[in-house]
Amino acid sequence: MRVIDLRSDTVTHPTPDMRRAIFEAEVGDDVFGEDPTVNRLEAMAAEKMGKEAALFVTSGTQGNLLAVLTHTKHGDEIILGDEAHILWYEVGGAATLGGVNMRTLPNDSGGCLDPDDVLLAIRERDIHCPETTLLCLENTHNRCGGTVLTIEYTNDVCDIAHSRGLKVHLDGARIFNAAVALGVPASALVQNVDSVSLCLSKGLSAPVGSLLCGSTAFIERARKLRKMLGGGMRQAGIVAAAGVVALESMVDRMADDHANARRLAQGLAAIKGIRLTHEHVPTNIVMFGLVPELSAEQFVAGLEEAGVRIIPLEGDLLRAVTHCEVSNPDIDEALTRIEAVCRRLRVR
Ligand code: TLP
Repeated sequence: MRVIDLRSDTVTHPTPDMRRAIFEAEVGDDVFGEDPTVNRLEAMAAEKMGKEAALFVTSGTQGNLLAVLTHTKHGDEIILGDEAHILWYEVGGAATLGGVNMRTLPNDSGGCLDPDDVLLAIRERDIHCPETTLLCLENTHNRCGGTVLTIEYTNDVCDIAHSRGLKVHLDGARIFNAAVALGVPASALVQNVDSVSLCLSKGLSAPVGSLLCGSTAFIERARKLRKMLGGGMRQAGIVAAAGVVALESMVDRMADDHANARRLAQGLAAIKGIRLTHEHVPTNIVMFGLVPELSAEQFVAGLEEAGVRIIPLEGDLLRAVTHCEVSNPDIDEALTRIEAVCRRLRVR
């Protein structure tokens, strides 16, 4: 039985073109700045984001942590959404290793923070208070269901942050999903943020790596801190080569993943026992729940037996993510299997 793996777009494998590029990669010692493939990948990422420079890092988590470490000093406060990946899934690294206070504001269903809330949350100069130095945004927004922040929204909230002297970091793990969904260049979405981290190892199908992009001075400092975190990777061109292929050839096709996610959501909504928690599915993430009679644990286990893999979040919230290894017919097949599992569990 073919397993349809909808747990995450991180489960994708390197494509044949990537494996070829890896095999042929020209490499050198990247800690000396001598790996031509890493240098090429960093230049490509910087160009695509419209930033002066970029740094190849091990993961999205490392990119976000480096952004916090580089933009802030120990004891500062950062503002971020209460559904932010940085808050939920990065082991509290910003607080533990960066020594920053994470001040959360409610994310609305679209993954946005209310600009008025942001303004109110920025601390006045006061002997009692930490200094607010960074605002973190996320596009697309993972826990809000792959929702997309528009150019206008991002620019507005950046203006507010900048007017009060804050920097803005964007967790752009899936920034190309956002760009494809909106039909705009990714650079337009990040024009006013001070830094953006993007991931190669999600919808773009590369095996490893992310890029942190920003000004030359910012990246120079982040490069030093990456070394401190143990992220100086020597002949990293071996993995960067796949990243070059990812940026060259895997972006535009993500429109198919978005169409598949929409079809999956429509199909799920029609299955008795399932309710969509996020009706709007703009990119490749589908969030849904179950009627109270069905247990999420049994449902996920039943699907696993039926060869469909999804991720249970907390409570009865479930997540399915489309990617380049899930085809249009796979969506129909997954829906058939999911419906059969629901029927079996409801009858029991
Ligand atoms: N997200 C993963 C898991 O950690 C939940 C997933 O399967 O979606 N920012 C965002 C918005 C992300 O979704 C992720 C990964 C990261 C950062 C971290 O990237 P990695 O896994 O490369 O550290």
